[in-house]
Amino acid sequence: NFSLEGKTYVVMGVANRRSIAWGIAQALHDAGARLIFTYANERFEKPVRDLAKTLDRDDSLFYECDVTDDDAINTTFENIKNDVGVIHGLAHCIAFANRDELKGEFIDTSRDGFLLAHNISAFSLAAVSRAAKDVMTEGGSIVTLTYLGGERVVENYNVMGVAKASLDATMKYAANDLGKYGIRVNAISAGPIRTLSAKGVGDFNSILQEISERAPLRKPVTQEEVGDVAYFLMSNLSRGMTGEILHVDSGYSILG
Ligand code: 0WD
Repeated sequence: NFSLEGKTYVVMGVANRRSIAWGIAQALHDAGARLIFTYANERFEKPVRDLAKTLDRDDSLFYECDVTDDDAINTTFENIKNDVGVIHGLAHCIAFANRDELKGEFIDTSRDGFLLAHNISAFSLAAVSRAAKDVMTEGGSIVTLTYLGGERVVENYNVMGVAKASLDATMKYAANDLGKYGIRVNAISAGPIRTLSAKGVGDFNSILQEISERAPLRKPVTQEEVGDVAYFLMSNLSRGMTGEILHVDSGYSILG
């Protein structure tokens, strides 16, 4: 039930050691899993390979996959199928919005900025789930990362909040489609964590401060804490769950 030995998981969205995706990769690795990493462009290849070298196994695989490109997605999962045959899960840890639209008022979002945020942060889950399905021939688990800003208004989160609402719905529709193949799809709604992407969100420090002062557990969550819940979602222990959003946020979302 607990071990992921003999299982292979795709982790998308490791940018550096602070990435939530890296916390997930470490948790899956510690449970015995083999890992496949995808990165957006060649700029991230070396950082991802260097991080993977710190793991105590050397059978990880690496593929470039810009999720705005359908051909890249299809080619990546065809290559994965040829190289490993079967995968048991996928962690989708990808989002993007223009920095200048993560402050001020949502209503000022441009059409291009709106479409870009939804393309990379929400549609990509549908696209990669469809491609991954063909390699998940033994069933499996897909996990995406969302944020409270998709459920309610969070200052400055703006278009990314609207994209997260779309991601949450995308996750549920995908769960409904893929359940018949034994594939589960769930989301982790992580509390704020200081990462490269978080730097783009206006006044991120005061969001973190608020967690330390008001969240039931009185501290921000860590990449490791999110990683452990991703491990649970990838494991057999969560086999009865799909289409669900789990809040890993020190309890903050229960506050009014
Ligand atoms: O507080 C936080 N950090 C939270 C993050 C709270 C709740 C949720 N999340 C979500 C994010 O919205 C995202 O969906 O977690 C996910 C992972 O984000 P992260 O770990 O905070 O951020 P980061 O380490 O920057 O990784 C995001 C990565 C990108 O990094 P860059 O620096 O390139 O933006 O998403 C990937 C990329 O590696 N990414 C892409 N991957 C493939 N194709 C693309 C793309 N077109 N664009 C971005």
